Amino acid sequence: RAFAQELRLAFEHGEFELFYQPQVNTRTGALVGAEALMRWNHPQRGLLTPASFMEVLSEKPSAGAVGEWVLRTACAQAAIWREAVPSFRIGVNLFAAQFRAGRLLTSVREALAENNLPPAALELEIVETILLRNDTTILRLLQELKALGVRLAFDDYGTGFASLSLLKRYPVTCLKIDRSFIRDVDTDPEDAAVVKAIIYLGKSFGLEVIAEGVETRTQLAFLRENGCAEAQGYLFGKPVPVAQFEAMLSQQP
Ligand code: G
Ligand code: G
Ligand code: MN
Ligand code: NA
Repeated sequence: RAFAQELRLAFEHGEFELFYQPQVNTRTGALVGAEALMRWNHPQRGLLTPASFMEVLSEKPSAGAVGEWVLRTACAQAAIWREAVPSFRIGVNLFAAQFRAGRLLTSVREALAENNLPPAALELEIVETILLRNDTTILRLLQELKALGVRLAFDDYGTGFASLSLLKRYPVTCLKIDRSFIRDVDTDPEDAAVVKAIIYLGKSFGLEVIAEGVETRTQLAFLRENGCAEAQGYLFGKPVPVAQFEAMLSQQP
C-alpha cells in the first residue's frame, strides 16, 4: 500500500504516539518542561521517527487533525505532570496546516480549558518555513495566541534564511537554538560566536533562549557561562514514552 495511505490509516488506527524529551534549567539542572515529539508505531516497520514520515504527513490534509491530536494529548499529559512539577510546561510543534485550518486559536483555548492548564504552561514551537509565508493571518493568529498568554518558540533558530527579519515581524517569546550550532560549540569558534549572538539577541528582544541538542557537559558549561538559561538534549534525556518520562519525574528532587 502506498505510504501516504498508510499514513492516513495510521492516524485512524491510533498508531501515533507522543514521546517526551526533558528541558532543564542550565544553572540548577531542574526540570522545567518537555517537548512532545511524534512517533509512529508502524505495524510492520516498528517504531518510526518523524524523519521518515514528517515531510509526507505535513503535506496531507489530515495534518491539521493530527496536529490537534498532538496538542490535546500533550496538554492532557502536561496537566498530570504539573501535579509533580508545578511549573512544568509542554512544548508542542505546530504543522503549517494548523494555521491554514483557521481553528488554531479555538483548539488551543479548548486544550487549555479542558485540562485546566494556564496558558504559560504551553509553548507552541514554530519553524521558519511557517513564518516565511509572510501572511497577515499568521501574524494575527500569533498575536492572539501571545495575548492569550501562550509561549511561542521560534524552532531551529539560526538555520533559516530570514531569522532576523522574522524575529522583528513576529511576536515570539522564545528562541530555540538549533542543535547544529551546539554540536561543535566548544571546539568551533564560529559556532560559539553564533550561539553567543543568539543568546545576546534573545536578551535584547526580551526573549527566553533554550539550546537544543546538548549532549556533553562542556557544551552545557559553555551555555551556562554565556547566559543561556535552558537546555534540551541527550545529556538530560532522549525523547521517551510516557512511562519512562514518569520514571524520570519520580527521581526529581
Ligand atoms: O523526535 P525527532 O527528534 O526525530 O523529531 C524531528 C522533528 O520532527 C522535530 O524537530 C519536529 O520538527 C518534528 N516533529 C516531531 N513531532 C512533531 C509534531 O507533533 N508536530 C510537528 N508539526 N512536528 C513534529
Ligand atoms: O523540534 P525538533 O526538530 O528540533 O526536534 C528535536 C529533534 O532533535 C528530535 O528529532 C530529537 O530526537 C533530536 N534530538 C534531541 N536532542 C538531541 C541531542 O542531544 N542530539 C541529537 N543528535 N539529536 C537530538
Ligand atoms: Mn521542536
Ligand atoms: Na528544533
